[in-house]
Amino acid sequence: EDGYRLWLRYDLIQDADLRTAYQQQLGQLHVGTNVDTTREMMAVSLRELRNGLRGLLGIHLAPAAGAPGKGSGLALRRLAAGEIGPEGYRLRQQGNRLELAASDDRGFLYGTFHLLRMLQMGESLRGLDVEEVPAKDIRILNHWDNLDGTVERGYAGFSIFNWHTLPDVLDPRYTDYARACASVGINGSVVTNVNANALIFRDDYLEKAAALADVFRPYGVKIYLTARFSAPMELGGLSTADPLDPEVKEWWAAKAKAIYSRIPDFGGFVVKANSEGQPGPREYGRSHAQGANLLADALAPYGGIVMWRAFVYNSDPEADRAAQAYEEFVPLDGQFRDNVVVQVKNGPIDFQPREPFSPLFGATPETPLLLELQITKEYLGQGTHLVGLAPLFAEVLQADTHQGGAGTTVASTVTGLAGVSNVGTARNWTGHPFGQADWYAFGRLAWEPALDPTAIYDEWAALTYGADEAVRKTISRMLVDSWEICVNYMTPLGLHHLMATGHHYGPGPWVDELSRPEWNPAYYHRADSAGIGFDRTLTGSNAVAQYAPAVREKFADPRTCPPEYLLWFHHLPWDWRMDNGKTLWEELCLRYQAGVEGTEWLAAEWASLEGQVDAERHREVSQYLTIQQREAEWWKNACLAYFQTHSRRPFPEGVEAPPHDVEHYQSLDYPYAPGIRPR
Ligand code: BDP
Repeated sequence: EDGYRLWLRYDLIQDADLRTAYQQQLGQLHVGTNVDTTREMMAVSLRELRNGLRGLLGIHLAPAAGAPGKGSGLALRRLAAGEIGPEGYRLRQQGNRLELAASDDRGFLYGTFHLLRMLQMGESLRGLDVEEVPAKDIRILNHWDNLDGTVERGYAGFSIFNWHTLPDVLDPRYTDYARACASVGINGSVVTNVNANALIFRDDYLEKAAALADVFRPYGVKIYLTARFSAPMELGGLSTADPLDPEVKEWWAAKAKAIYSRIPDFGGFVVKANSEGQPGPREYGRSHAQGANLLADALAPYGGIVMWRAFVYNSDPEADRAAQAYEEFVPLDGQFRDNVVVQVKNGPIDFQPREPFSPLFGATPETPLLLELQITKEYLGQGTHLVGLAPLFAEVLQADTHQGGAGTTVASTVTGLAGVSNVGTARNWTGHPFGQADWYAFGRLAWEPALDPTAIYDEWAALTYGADEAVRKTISRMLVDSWEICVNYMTPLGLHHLMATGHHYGPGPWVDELSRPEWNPAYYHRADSAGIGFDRTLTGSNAVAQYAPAVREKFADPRTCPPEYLLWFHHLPWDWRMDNGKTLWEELCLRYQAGVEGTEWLAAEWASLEGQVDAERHREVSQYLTIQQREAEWWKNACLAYFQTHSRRPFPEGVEAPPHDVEHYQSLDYPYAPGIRPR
């Protein structure tokens, strides 16, 4: 039980009655005359079915014998385009048959995984009638993987893509990766880091990328690459990368041609430009739209797209970082080519434990947006803390932007979801065994953003740890509650960016000497003797004005602002009265304490599963929970010891005072802290 099989375990179903029922319902395969099983992706679906049924039911799925149209079993039928949306499928009981119908190969593939999932969960197929069509077209992973094998903000070993041995060595992991993606509906993969390396466009590297694309293709996963804006200079020897320069345009056009000659279904580029030192159009006095359009024009003849990132904060150092992406991109609405989508992080700053949604969502009616989520937990305990992110993802997706009226959720404003991957060479893919749950959850939510996190984790727990109801419920509750627990011990009440410099792992609320103001935790919490929080209302940066009026009004008034975003938008006195009657200082302390107690609860819940979960994985998760408990205390103690130097107030009842003074926490040093950006 080393976790390698992820949620695709297909172990024999123990309940003999259930197994027999499934065997009767699925024992024979009827392939409709209009279904061509020789196609690559169809062959994959059939292989998956056979493999799954062999494991789960112990049967060999046989082609139906006798006259066509007779007998029970599983029937495949191709629908006409228009009968069901692209990539969609229907699973229906029709007489004594279960019919899987779709209008394209991806539909059959996704329907196959749906069916197998139901079996793994022990669900009844009787009277089954489901129709599924993905809510979003773009459901893509972003790997921040470097060509040298390191992974930026990766906590699960090295990159699974070995650029050294590609294209000759095709690690079976590439197939297993694509299969896992397909099983949750992920249909694209950006295999290189947003901090891009132009080398990927050299012919030999394109051959390597093409080899990966060939492995992914039968699983419906399109390959994409990150484009370094200065590639025409670095690789092409040009003297400029100016998007309006004819030679630059030609270079990109030729490059696109070279890519498509090797990868006919290449998806397109992701671009991080003029952000954190990356080159971009601004160097030539051109806008982000002009930069994006240059690449879009090169890809357009082949149907490729450009995902241009809105993660920029490089203007005035005095400006509020939270306001900059909106300031930069809203004025460009309408200037992008049709094959450009702007990729926006969920919150206005940077994957903090909790952020309000970015005001860009819904604010660019003419520019399609992609929601970028971080599955890797850069700011949420990285590879060691058990933190389920589905509730965070769902909070953002369900948030009402009110752009274009009430009910305009973030989910409804985007054309797709991009998730920064958390996989690496760790045997179990994600390092922390529960990290897999968020790869799973991301895919499920990209397919259907309205899904409930509890339902998603119920599935994952059943598939990963077995369908026993009590085990499944305990695990899914741990995952669902763990996010709020982490927010509490790290950054409660809307605090953000309190992490120590560089590695973003432990607490560093005192840090205030970094060269750029917005890299300092003290810039974000602004604690002083009067109070704490970042004033983003009229009396402060007024970033709140970027939201639609209904949202703005709610956030701008500390009385109506949800407590989880309170100090994101407001600088309030320590004695400010919360709705529950506590002062702000008391509430802050109590939240940190609740976070610590939450980790104790997590450990107790997991301990209660001993003997019900295999020993190997049980021990592993327990060990991680020990780290998390210790570090939740570290976070709480360091932050409270520090904030008390400003508040000068006693700790309220129920809160254990930090055992050391703030100097102690400041003196802790992490020479080998994880995840430092490889450069
Ligand atoms: C930040 C990471 C940094 C990434 C950057 C990005 O710290 O490593 O390069 O985001 O998204 O969260 O480009």
